[in-house]
Amino acid sequence: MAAQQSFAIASIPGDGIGGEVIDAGLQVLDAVAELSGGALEFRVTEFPWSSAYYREHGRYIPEGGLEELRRHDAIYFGAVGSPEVPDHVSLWGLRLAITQPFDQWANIRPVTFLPGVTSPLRKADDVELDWIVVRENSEGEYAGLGGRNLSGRGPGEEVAVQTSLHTEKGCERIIRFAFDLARTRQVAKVSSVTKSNAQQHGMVLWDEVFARVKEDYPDVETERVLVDAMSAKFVLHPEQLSVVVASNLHADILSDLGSALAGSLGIAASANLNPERRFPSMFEPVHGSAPDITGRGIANPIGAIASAALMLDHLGLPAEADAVRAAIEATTASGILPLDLGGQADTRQLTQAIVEALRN
Ligand code: GGG
Repeated sequence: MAAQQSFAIASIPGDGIGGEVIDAGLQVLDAVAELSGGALEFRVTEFPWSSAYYREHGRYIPEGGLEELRRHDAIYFGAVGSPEVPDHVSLWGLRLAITQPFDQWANIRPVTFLPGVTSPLRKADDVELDWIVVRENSEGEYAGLGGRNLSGRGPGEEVAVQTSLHTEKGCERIIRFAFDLARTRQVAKVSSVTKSNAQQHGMVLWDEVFARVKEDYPDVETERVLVDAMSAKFVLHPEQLSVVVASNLHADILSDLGSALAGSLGIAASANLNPERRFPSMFEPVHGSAPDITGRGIANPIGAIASAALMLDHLGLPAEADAVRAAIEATTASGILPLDLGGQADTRQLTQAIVEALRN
């Protein structure tokens, strides 16, 4: 019997533990397909683009690679970063070489507690945390503008410039995205983060766009917070937050802080969305390649599996996505935890437990 819905998934494990956690996520997708009784099919094509590939071929993505990716319904990405390649080369060579041409301008990063997990913020199971960090993912500090050796003088006197780019359209689309998202949530609130007291051009533009857009959403509570104050607020008043929207760099930093406060970077999921669906969107754990634990079989697969759940949402399968999230929660609630959350389970054991929970 042919599947009623068949999805083409491009998997890019990338570097380090990327392969281990993507393999875990694909096992969960296999279980989702199996449980559908043949109604769903995920046709996965793996692309071996990584720092090892770069060292062999001189590029991360081969000629025609993006066109090939474009034929897929979604991209499932592991991690990029290797001790053998400078980080700015690997980031621009692979992750940003996909997010930017595919205009994946909205990066959403949910931050929630998992049952059975304690953290610096959570000492007991009765405290809740439910945020979504919305990261502007196409411009800002990641516009790649600037240069080196601008002084024209010799060694010791070099000048480098790194320019942030904020366009009115870019600010408006991500801020509207945050408001639309807030309207779907229990607490309809948007916190806009900038550093507009110091960065008096682009971030003031962001503030002005925010002030204009919020007029269209009178039902949504709002606040403007400077990024330094927001870091403190994450720690001191987590209950006051729902949707947090910020520039590319600020949201990247804040979401790492958020996931650490929820327990570990290992549980953080993300979606790089092209909301117009002109290009495939990309789903990846927030964590990097973790070369220190690569190959030891102890990587936490929860961030990658939760990212697969975000991919299911995007593919129009919200019930399946919720089932995966419930399986993760049932597993952590039963005390099966990875090493970074103070448990004993290795990648294989934790993945098996999540698959079992999904089947029950
Ligand atoms: N899975 C995410 C990943 O590999 N990230 C690598 C990294 O260095 N990211 C930095 C960034 O995206 O700003």
